Amino acid sequence: MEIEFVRSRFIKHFDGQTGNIYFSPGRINLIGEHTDYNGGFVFPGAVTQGVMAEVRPNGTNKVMAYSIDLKDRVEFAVDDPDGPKATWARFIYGMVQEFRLLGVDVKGFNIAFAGDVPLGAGMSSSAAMESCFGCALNDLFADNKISKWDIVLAGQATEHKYIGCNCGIMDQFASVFGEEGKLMRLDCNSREFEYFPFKPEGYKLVLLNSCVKHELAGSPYNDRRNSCERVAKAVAAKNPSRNIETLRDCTWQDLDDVKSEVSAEDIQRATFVLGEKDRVLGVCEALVAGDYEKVGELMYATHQGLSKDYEVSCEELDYLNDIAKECGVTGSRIMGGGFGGCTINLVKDELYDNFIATAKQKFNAKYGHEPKVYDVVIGRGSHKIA
Ligand code: GAF
Repeated sequence: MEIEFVRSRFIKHFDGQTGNIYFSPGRINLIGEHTDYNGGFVFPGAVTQGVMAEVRPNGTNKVMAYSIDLKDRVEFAVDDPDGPKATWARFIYGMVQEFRLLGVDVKGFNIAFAGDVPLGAGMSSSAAMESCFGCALNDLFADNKISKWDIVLAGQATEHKYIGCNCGIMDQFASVFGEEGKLMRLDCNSREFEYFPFKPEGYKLVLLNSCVKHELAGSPYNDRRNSCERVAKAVAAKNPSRNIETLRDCTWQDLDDVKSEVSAEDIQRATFVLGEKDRVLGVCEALVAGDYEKVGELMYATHQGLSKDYEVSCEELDYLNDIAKECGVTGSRIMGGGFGGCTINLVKDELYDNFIATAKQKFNAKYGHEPKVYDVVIGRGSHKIA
């Protein structure tokens, strides 16, 4: 995305003056899905697509916001108790409220922003917005004293309180902490993380977007989280001497022990989560050993679990996964929350062209349109551009 694109709109839609420009990316996730809100591990990285915003304090207590992509304008007072109705503007409103809760004296500002993270693709366009607005508020009203982790948590709180999605912290973490060419393994329990340079010799990472729109707020995403929490609660009640907070603290034996106390469906969801915890660690070991066949095998196992046990796939995503298998792709799976969006594929260089051509042709024959193809480039996290 070009700076000039955003700047020209900012100038046109406000008073002709320029402001500061900030950027935050969307993310991919190699493995570790639906583990973040269960205290488990995730393995994301930032992408080069993201949200760019130009922002300038306006000397009032009003936020005047313009969405370049939607061509929509919204105004609200910084201390408005309810906030705007338009969902896109609630991301700004939510971040403003969370910064105020952190003690930051946020004043009015003009903001115009645009994004090139495909919407509903499972690449976290929402987190890109939250962290971009957080980066701007931190710079303009807090002397950059708010920590990166507080920006991550403000983004997550915005989702919970103002959007209605009870997400974990993976997306906001990846958007804020991302570094070029590096994936990150985050322990969502302790919040410790490690950067992993990711340059698989002889392989490419590519996303295929089914174009089935995924919308997590109000989706069965929150139901999945509730299932996991019910199981963790049942295990905690049975084991008062252990400090059980999430499924991270539970064993396979624990699941067996509470089988009669929760529904079979809840156990099925928890089974996926426990398996996924082990798979992320398996992928880390395999990456260190340069064993991409193993990485791929675990990715396919994750797809299977997400599709059959966690039930967050859809026909189109399963079809893309089948095509990947047929084409000899090393690893393939649904990426992100599911219910639509993309598959992430680890494919040998020499198989890439045939895979993409076959996926386009077969998918088109079945669903009347081609999947969109995004080659993954691991980019940099939130930053000020100008
Ligand atoms: C969405 C959520 F926002 C994340 O917190 C995470 O749970 C993910 O789905 C699934 O791994 O992107």
